[in-house]
Amino acid sequence: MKQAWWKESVVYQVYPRSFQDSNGDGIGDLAGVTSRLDYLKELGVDVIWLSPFYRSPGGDNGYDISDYRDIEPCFGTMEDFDRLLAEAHARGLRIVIDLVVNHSSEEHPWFIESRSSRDNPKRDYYIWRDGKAGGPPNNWGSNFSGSAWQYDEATGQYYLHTFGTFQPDLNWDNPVLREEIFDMMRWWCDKGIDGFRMDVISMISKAPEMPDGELRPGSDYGSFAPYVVNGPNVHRYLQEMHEKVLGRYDLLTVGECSGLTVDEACQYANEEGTELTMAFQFEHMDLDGGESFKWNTRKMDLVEMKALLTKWQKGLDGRAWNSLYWCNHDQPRIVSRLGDDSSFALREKSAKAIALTIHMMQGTPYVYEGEELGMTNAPFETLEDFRDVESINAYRELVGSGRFTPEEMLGFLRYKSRDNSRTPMQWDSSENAGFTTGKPWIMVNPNYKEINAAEQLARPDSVFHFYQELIRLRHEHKLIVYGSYELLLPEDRQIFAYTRSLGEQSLLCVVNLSGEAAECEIPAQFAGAQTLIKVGEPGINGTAAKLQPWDAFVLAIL
Ligand code: TEU
Ligand code: CA
Repeated sequence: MKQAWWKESVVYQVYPRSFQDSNGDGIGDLAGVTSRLDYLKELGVDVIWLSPFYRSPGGDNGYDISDYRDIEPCFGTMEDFDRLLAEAHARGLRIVIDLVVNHSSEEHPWFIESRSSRDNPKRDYYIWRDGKAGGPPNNWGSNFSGSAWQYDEATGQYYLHTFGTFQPDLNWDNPVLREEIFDMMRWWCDKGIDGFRMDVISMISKAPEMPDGELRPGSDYGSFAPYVVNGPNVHRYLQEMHEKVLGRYDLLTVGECSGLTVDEACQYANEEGTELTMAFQFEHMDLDGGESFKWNTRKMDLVEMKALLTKWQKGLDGRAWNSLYWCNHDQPRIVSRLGDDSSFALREKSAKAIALTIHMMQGTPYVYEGEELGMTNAPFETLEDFRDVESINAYRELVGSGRFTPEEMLGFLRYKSRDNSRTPMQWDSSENAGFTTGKPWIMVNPNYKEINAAEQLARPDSVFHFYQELIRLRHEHKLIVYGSYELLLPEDRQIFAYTRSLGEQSLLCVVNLSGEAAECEIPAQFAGAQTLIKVGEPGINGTAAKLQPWDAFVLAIL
């Protein structure tokens, strides 16, 4: 397998709005990120992925961009960005920026022109269709509830929006539009950025016919997935992007690819490097989904999860490159979802066990702000506590239609809403967790007095120091980066165990991902091997291991 810096890196995701406010307006900003670079250096990560900070009306917290080459004033100025980039580089930290080009904001000048008349030169920058039988062109539902089509009075046609009505989809079949985007990407690359995280990049190519989709379970709308996700020309467009932009620089490029399969991943992130360097798959995040999309309080099944992550570990080995993650700005907090946040000790222990589970795998790990502290879901009470457009629209649609009662839906939102990951970073025990001196744009989780960075930096056995150690170990051992993976105990309902091997070296990772004690046998070759890292005090005696709840260990032959 080819070696590369982006395979050997650990990425830290910053959601600027929620990371650090520098001017007391209650919104995190770029100067705030700069002021915390030493913290990230201390953690040991190599790359920072910044969620959007571009000009944006903010309907989806910046994933609705109205100027790709400017900074939204609440995040600062272009000088603030340049300073952040320079200060990061001075510390040996790379900066990856978010590329949101499946759609723009409805306030982007392209769309303002496009909607102004049917023969405007920019009409075909977006996807316009005539209605059918007095309604939209087809039955597709948007990812943010309602129809995926919005009627526009001015020209009497509908435009496609796979997300919010304010996020019209760009028409990638238009070569002029593609050139505009490639030009904008080169502009950022020439500034010195180190890569792109590409928002829903698997959706940029739409099948031209656009027939009705199969009805989504429990919904009046049809699914666009078969005609939009991994659409007919997506690989051609990414190869063109590679030829005209990506291949001219030394970049980490990660595609956010909902609907990704192993075979598709081996194309998007192929080892020959003709498209992207890696992709995010979503299958493990969807394990606790179901008939009502993600709105439920179900738990993930460990046996299924092991089979699934193993499929990805083995399927990509030598063919493409995995991204390893539990958290991002769209997911609830993993310790509340998979672990146990009911007490300080259990929260810390389960957060470590969950982290270890993926940090010993093949791929590039991503850490989302606050994950390294074991931050939890937030105790949102009423709908007014939520800010996320997906959550608010889903509440209106599903409660409005009578599918769920308000209390049911609020319960689902408390468990799964994206806002759980968007509460401010908990820096210390001062007011508002040290995030802002003003009024935060979303509630601060009241548990900040006991869960915060200052406390954990000062305590050697904290979750923070555990992540620091995981990152250090990855930097020290190519085995952890490149080694091949084998699952053990596939049917065990408590233990996630696997081996990695590279040449003469190997390791065994055993994690009790449950709240009950567990036992297992250790393969003979690891009897007496050195312990690389552990959680709790697992009892290891020759080939027998006894694990308390959330205990874990890694044995290595180096
Ligand atoms: O997310 C795409 C995406 O698939 C999610 O919005 C998904 O539908 C949702 O999280 C499932 O609950 C990207 C961004 O990461 C997200 O923040 C944006 O809202 C979205 O695209 C639109 O740009
Ligand atoms: Ca601010």
